[in-house]
Amino acid sequence: MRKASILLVAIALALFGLAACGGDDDGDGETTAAEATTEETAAEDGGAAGAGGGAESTISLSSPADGSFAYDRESLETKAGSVTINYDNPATLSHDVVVEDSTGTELGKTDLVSEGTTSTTIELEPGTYTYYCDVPGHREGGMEGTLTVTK
Ligand SMILES: [Cu+2]
Repeated sequence: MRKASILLVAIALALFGLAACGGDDDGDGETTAAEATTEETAAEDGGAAGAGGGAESTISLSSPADGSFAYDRESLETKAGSVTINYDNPATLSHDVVVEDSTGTELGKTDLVSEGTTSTTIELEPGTYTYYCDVPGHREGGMEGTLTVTK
């Protein structure tokens, strides 16, 4: 009987020990989950930095309210990466902003806008680009400028 009791106690202790280990495992699991979340956040930061060379920049452009064929800036400069162009056209005559590279390939454009604002986001590598309004006659009339993108 004594031996049996000792055995039972031993088993009970063993089970308690296993249960305690189980508890520890759960704790480890939570720690691991927390670490994973931290890593995910870091990965997202890295991913954002990796996309388009890291930078996000915003360019503001506008046209005069009298409807003349012009932008307020004849040249713009920004950093490579994700470039957002905010365009404000208070005139009743519609305009837009198109960006093309040095070979004349269109990389992006805003919506046509009148009496309002619009925007578009384009991934740009370092280089020299041209922005213009593609409403017939407007580019020729002066709605054109140079966009320089630096590293
Ligand atoms: Cu225009």
